[in-house]
Amino acid sequence: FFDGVTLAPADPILGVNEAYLADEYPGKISLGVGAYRTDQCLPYVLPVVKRVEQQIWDDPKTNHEYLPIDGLPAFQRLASNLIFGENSDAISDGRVVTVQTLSGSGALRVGLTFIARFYADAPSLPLVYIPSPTWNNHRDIVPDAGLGEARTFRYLHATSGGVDLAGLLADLADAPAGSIVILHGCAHNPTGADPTLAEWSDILSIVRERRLVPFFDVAYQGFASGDLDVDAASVRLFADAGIDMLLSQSFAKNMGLYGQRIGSLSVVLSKRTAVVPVTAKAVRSQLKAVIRPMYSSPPAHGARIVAGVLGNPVNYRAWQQELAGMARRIGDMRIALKAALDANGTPGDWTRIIKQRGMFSYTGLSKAHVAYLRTTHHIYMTSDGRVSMAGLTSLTVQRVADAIKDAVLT
Ligand code: PLP
Ligand code: TYF
Repeated sequence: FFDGVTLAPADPILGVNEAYLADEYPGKISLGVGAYRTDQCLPYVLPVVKRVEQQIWDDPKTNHEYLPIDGLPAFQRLASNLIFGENSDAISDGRVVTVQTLSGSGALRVGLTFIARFYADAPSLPLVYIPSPTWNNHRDIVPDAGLGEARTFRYLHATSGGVDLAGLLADLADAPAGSIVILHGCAHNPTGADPTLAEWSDILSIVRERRLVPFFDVAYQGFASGDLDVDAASVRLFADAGIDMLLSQSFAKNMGLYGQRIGSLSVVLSKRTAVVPVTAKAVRSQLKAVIRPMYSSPPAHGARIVAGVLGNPVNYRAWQQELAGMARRIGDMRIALKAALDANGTPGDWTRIIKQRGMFSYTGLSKAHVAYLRTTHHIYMTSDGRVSMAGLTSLTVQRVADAIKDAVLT
């Protein structure tokens, strides 16, 4: 029956990790998957997360019952306050509908499936625009949600390594009204290049003028600047404009809950919505109708952790500091790698490494350089030259810089 099944291509990011794990060389270095590592190159369980987990199990009422289809209510409320802000008009107007999802990926999938269903009776489905380049999974989630192949808009400026604002605005100006535009709220993956707040205003103007629907993907709140509110500025600018939008949120990176699969999807209704409570209720019911046949309900444990961190001022402050600590270590690695490349005389301008933000550096290394680093030096990164800066440590940064020099000169 299954004789006709052919091999699917390996995932461009997780495939790198599989190759790394299969390498038996003891000094191998993983700069592939975007997962935080300590300066000892170990996975990091945040101390505040450990404390909250302990409290969860100290509570005799804790059990393993199912959560509702749309998740833990306290989690929904606290997660949306975190990204939209305590003083958000959209929240106080009741215009934000938030459901718990299987992390950020699940939020994107549920949100796009909701869009596809909602438009099922329209003459045509909306186009979905994703940045070029973007997180590989965006390109794959869009058709799987039933929305056809994603279109791209220009994002990276090839020579400067920053945002190609003119290209981006021109491409969005050409998008048909009602198109969905996926935007990275901060710490763009893979480029590490974010628009400034003034540039976000320009993007908002085009979005309003062209009547586009932004879908913010926020997987790194706190990782770009080290400050949760600063990193939410783009999202809040758009939410305050009172337009329809969607948002996916992940606690994989900023709370280190990767495998717990904890995130949320929010649908924000525009200020022009006729009867907000009626529409909000209908939207929630439709999101639940998408989720129920897909996976029934989301995980409870991680949602309790997030609610325990966000809902308690002492825990919240501890988290802020631990998160800022992760962002700081990545910043230190940026400075150290650039300094080592300058000091060992690697040809090229490596300023972009310290200008980029978040988990990654988009080095500009070619496919051939990446292949050479892997085969000759056992250093693993994605073929587009993206380096997960969190994979570097004070002990390995010199070796990586020397290997990059060797690759560039070979
Ligand atoms: N969106 C972007 C841009 C990401 O980089 C990631 C994770 O790497 C995600 C979404 C979602 O990841 P998760 O499903 O683990 O929350
Ligand atoms: O490194 C990245 O860009 C991500 C990481 O279930 C990732 O793709 C890995 C596994 C997963 C979600 C995201």
